[in-house]
Amino acid sequence: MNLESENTDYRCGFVAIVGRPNVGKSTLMNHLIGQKISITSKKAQTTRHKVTGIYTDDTAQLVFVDTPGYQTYHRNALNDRLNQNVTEAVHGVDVIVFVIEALRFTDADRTVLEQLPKHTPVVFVVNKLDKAKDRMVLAEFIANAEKEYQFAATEVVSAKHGQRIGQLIELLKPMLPHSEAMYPEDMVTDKSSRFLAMEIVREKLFRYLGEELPYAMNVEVEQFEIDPETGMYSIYIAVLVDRDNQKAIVIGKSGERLKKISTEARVDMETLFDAKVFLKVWIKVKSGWADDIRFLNELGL
Ligand SMILES: Nc1nc2c(ncn2[C@@H]2O[C@H](COP(=O)(O)OP(=O)(O)OP(=O)(O)O)[C@@H](O)[C@H]2O)c(=O)[nH]1
Ligand SMILES: [Mg+2]
Repeated sequence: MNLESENTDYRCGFVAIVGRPNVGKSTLMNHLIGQKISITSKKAQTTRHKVTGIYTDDTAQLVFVDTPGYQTYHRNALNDRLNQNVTEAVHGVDVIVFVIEALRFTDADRTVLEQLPKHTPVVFVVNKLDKAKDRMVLAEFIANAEKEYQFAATEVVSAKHGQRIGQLIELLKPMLPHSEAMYPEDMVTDKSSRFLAMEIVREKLFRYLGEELPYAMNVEVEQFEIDPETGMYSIYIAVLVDRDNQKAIVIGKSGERLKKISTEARVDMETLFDAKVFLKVWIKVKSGWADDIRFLNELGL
């Protein structure tokens, strides 16, 4: 063994990112690892699966787990499953990052705190710093919030504008155990290209559809192949909707909307995979899927 290369000060561990829907958890994770692997949108309930993002430098490796926003309002089988994913994700991690929006500490945030295991350190991260112009008001808001829970530390960031992200990483490092890196240094996620392709389509659907539709929709990869000679990807993706009229909405007038969704998704995939992509997206109707437990299992949710 080469003793010189052995670094006993190195740290490595798991950090779960939790919070109510739409506080900016996925945006934060993408900035922490410097690559867009978790999809984001203005709408709540964008993230449905746990997504792992890996940050590595000379002193530490931080394995972040982005989780779905914890649901407190609408009860259905899908939301119960999402919440179950959150409570599972926080068990066994070394640190929990609890994200809220600056100047908004609501009962939905408190419900998330109640789900957290008692013996894991919780770092309080106040996001959307850009929305809190008055620093005195912000300081008072933070002081009040800190009275409600025994946080291990507090940090303010703006995930969207990449502010104070480095500070958050440095704050987290000493909270991780001494250990060698678990993943290769160039690995940024443990998710497959297949999963990332599906997520990219879901993000475009969120972006181009009205308020109601995305909640009754899911995306399935039907075929995913890479040509061994040319390196070109062929990806076939089905969008599941609840009703016939929703199918028409997704397709849009003379197919315009679906075309825009497919084109943007293909361009993003080409950037992420660094290859040419042939992408085919189509729509299938399957009513009541969000309440069908067996079907949720099939989808891996
Ligand atoms: N102004 C401002 N907006 C932000 C900031 N960070 C995130 N956002 C916006 O907040 C919205 C939600 O961001 P997401 O990252 O999708 O939030 P999330 O917590 O992962 O949401 P779910 O997965 O639905 O629980 C998006 O429109 C982001 O652009 C920030 O620092 N400032
Ligand atoms: Mg998210």
